[in-house]
Amino acid sequence: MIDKHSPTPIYFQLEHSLRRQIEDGELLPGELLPSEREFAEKLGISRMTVRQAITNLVNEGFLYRQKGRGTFVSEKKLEQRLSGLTSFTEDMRMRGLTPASKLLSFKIIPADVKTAERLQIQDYASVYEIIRVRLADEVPMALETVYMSVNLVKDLTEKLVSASLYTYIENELSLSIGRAAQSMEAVLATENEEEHLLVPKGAPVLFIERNTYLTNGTPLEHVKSFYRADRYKLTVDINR
Ligand code: 16G
Repeated sequence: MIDKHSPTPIYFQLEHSLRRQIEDGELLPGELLPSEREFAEKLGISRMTVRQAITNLVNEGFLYRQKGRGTFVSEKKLEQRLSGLTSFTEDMRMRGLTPASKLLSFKIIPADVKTAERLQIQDYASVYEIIRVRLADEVPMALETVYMSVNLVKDLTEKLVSASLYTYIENELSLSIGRAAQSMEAVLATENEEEHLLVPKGAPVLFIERNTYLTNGTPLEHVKSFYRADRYKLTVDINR
């Protein structure tokens, strides 16, 4: 797999070959890679060269290192298209994964000024604050906090929010969800995210904030969520 006479740098050839094996499923998620020394001996190249290829693949998220144990193949990232307004439940089902929620907190609280402004309700009007860990095939993917007006979204219960919110809103309340404005930024996990998303200290996470509106323009929800950056990849089509 390595051509020492090629003008292509050897580290690049090794990186490319490993990436192809991961993409083709010849190397499977969770699989332990040979050590740098083993690679170097087998291929007759230097350990430095092996390290460079592996470090690049770690930085790109294809591999991850575990102290004292070695280097492993990462789980495939879930690709999230940004063009459709879907719920977490729909997203996971479309991929053949089983969605679930772990409810951390369900409260009715007075809206602070900012939340009230976002939801276009009076200051201190009652809002639900729902904090859920969203799971796919039992793996935590996101930590989500939703604010919604109690006046608009009637009769929510702990049981209902453990299933799909959007299903309840559309099917039971017959409200029509129209559009959302969303922002995304990279942040480092704090203790709270580490605990609930089961990511290492200071791991990168995607902070996504969404304001969702009904088709008649009424604000429906304000959502703050932290998505695992090692499991999520956002894609978008761009026209010119
Ligand atoms: C998604 C939405 C969130 C919505 C939830 C409803 C993002 C960033 N967030 O997670 O705004 O509340 O879906 O999901 O996409 P559910 O119907 O499964 O409860």
